[in-house]
Amino acid sequence: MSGIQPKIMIIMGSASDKVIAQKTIKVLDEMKIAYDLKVASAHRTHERVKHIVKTHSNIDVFIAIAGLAAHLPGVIASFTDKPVIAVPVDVKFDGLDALVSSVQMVKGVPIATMGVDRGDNAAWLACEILAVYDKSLQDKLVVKRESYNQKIENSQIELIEDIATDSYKFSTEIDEYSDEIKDVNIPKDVEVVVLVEEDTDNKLVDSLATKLNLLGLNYLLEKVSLTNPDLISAYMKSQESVKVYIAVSGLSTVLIGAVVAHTTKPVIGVPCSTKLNGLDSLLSAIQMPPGVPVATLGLDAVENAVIYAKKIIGK
Ligand code: RP5
Repeated sequence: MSGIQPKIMIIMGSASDKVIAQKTIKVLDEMKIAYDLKVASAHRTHERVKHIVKTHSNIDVFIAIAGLAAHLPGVIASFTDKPVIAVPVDVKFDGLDALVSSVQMVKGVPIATMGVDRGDNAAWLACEILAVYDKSLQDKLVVKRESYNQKIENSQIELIEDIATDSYKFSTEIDEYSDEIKDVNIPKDVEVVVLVEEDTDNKLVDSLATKLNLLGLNYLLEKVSLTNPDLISAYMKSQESVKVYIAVSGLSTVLIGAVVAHTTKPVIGVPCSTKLNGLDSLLSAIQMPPGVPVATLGLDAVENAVIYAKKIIGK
């Protein structure tokens, strides 16, 4: 990477996190994004973590990869205003220990956490953040997402050819569907679109709006119902001025999944505690498949979501 200024800093808590870091690197190489790579532990070499973060002020996004009591992303976030993305690593407890250590941050210090071992999604989210001010990168992400979608459509034909017997008359045609989208009014200069699942506690919605106003973000906040998916699609209509989406949802967080399915712009997901102390919504938001990252924040962490949106917008 000589001569090229890295935009992304990957920090691993240990060399044993190498396999997960390789997933991140593969995506960054594919998207031709320069990165730097360090090994530094929050608990064993705290001062080295601080030194790395403080001496790399040119970095746009930090990616922290760590297992066990994964405090590395939090320590990094305490030293920088730039967005931090955490990748919890499965060392014990299937990575649940690292996931919770990363995502449940204190107020004021938000981190976007990926699914366990999802080094690839950390790279995709980092690219989406960089693409907020890089139109050509944004276009590349759209092409990439379409190729993922096409792969699914192709696999339907291949699978049917592979498993269908003569006694079944499956069609190998792709079903025709229309993606006609309704019109909703999104003012021209909106930077943040906030979609809140309609059953969300009003106190959370009030805190969200208060923080958006306090940080001076130009936003549109709407309560939406999952029984009206067309309306959700309408709010996700591509609009140039929108830089970040925030989706707030409980239970199975279908709304958060729907929002990220519609865009390659950064999506911040806030899982809410409705049942099971919110564990269902936390895990549903965080454990996204490759290529569709949700910048998942802690349970009910609406204020941190706004701070993270501000970090992404950066101005
Ligand atoms: C974490 O502990 C590291 O990020 C790694 O995932 C895990 C084990 O580290 P080692 O004992 O292999 O150094 O801090």
